[in-house]
Amino acid sequence: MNKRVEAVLNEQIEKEASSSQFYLAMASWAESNGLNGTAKFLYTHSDEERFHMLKLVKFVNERGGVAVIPGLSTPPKEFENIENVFQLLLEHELGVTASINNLVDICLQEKDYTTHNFVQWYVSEQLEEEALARTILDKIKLIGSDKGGLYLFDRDLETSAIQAQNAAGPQA
Ligand code: OFO
Repeated sequence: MNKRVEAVLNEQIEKEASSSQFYLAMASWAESNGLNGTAKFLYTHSDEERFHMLKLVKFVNERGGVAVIPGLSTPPKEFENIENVFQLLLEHELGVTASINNLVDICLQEKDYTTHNFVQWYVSEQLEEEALARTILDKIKLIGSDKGGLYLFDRDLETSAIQAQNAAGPQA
């Protein structure tokens, strides 16, 4: 496998693993603050990021490279409120999109069309994840300080987590 491509794929493995840990920390915070639907959504999202990481690990190894399993720094324990959680989530996803775009760019520079093809799955995934994070954030802003609205929002997130789980089926 092309060494430059292998290095950026390994950086991406670290980013997906960090995303999984970050969303796990958010899920745990939501659960301990009575936002059980939000927690379920974030636990599911954390699992999805782990799946993104595993998909990369397997791809690197199957193509003759060596996947590096990273050590991770401790994510935050506390968040200001639910808006802060989803604002951070959106910013994090924008950073991931930038690194996926960089990966695409390096594949083209190195003429590694197989990896370029593989990475297209992540390009589409990022589009969906960014759109979802923006929609959720817009809803939170609409709700403002309305407690009844927050209750319904939390319940809706639980439903959407269950739907996402069912649509994904058994992963990796
Ligand atoms: Fe949401 O980051 Fe993975 O790809």
